[in-house]
Amino acid sequence: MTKICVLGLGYIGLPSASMFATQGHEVIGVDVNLVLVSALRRGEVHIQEPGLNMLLQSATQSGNLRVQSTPERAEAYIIAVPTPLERHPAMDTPRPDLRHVRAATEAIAPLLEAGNLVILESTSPPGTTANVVRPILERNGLHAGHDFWLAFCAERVLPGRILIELVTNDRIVGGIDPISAQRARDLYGSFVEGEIMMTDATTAETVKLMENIYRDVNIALANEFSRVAGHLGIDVSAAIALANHHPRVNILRPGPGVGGHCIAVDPWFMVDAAPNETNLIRTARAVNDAQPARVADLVSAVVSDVDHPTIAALGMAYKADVDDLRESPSLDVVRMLRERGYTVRAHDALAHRGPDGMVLETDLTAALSGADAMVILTDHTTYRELDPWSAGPSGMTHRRVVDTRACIDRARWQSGGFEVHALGAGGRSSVVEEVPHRI
Ligand code: SAJ
Repeated sequence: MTKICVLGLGYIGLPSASMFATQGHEVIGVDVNLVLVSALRRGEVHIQEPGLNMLLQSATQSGNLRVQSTPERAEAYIIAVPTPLERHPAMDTPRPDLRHVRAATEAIAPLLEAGNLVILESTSPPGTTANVVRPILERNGLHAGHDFWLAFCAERVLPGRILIELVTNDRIVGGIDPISAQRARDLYGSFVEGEIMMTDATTAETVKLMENIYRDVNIALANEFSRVAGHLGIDVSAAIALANHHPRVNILRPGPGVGGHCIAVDPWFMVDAAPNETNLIRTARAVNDAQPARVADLVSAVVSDVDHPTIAALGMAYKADVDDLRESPSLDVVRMLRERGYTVRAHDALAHRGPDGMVLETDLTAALSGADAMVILTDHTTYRELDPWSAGPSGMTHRRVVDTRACIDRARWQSGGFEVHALGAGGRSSVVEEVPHRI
């Protein structure tokens, strides 16, 4: 077994550290956030992820996981720190912010010894492992690919299924040299049941971005289809369901925009790496980032007959059944509606605190009481299963629902006396048998 130091105990680092510990490795989990370190030491998990509590408990109870704020000598180091975007009005596109990667690498460098393995897991611009991490580590005279081993291996787990996919997903490991890739593959092989494919570091970094950009572009296509459908007066969800019957077509779903710390972020890493070759990627980002304004316009049209309307905005998380609000388009919609002078009650079924002190409603019935419209922005199960005859909806002043996720049964809500409005729902398409949306 190996002594492993994991730097960064967030959505990826904490599950990875815990998984390695339960496999028998000696793991030092490191985070610069002292509040987080003490909470984890108390067994308190800051991330709502099925099974993570249990995994952390078993990891700490095994005695194989220690959580602290500074790294210590180990045989292997895993860097799993955030790689956010740096946005500035003077910049025409956001830039990658690698300060956390640099800081973690600087913390490892003085501890590095011959034979060690260093793995960058943070999603990073192509070339980061070779051109940012490697030079910092080589400052003390050791050479990557000769004295120590250096690789890149990003996660591909889906939030909400992290612990399952950590084990079952195929993985791509990219080494500074073939031996580095092999050493990284051997380490992950202790728990990964999926196939572990090897390549070079820059290719592996690029592959990670390609996966998420593929999704962002396809979501943008679905959003553009919803705009065309609205123009043509057809129901985009019905049309997509029909089109997806084609054996090689899988059109994704329109929505209020693209959130999360990955899909909305990663494309800009590739744009930054090749600004003159990425028009489609930029355009897809622009299409998705324009969705919140389109939702706000739809809401304004729905309540155009009401002075000073009150809106119940349901779902602040960036996607269904998670409590993560990072880059959530729901927050943009709420801001825009408030800028239009509306009273907006922001509710989320899972998250109870918004960013920058934003107050979230905790009682759904109260949030809906007296509202002139209800806007479903995140398709949490709680909203999917809401009964139009229940207290909340029944207490509304105007029975109007804007369903930006096409997640409620339109006919049922209409029978409950509601006007149902959706993105790209011209209403002309005949009812098709419900086909499961492949996401
Ligand atoms: N969305 C739509 N329409 C869709 C699908 C998603 O509007 O049809 C929206 C969601 O509501 C959300 C955003 O896009 O706001 C992103 O959701 P997501 O589930 O596509 O992405 P993440 O960020 O939760 O997870 C993705 C996954 N990558 C891919 O599916 C290619 C996951 O496997 C990655 O590990 C993760 O990014 C990551 O960490 O990179």
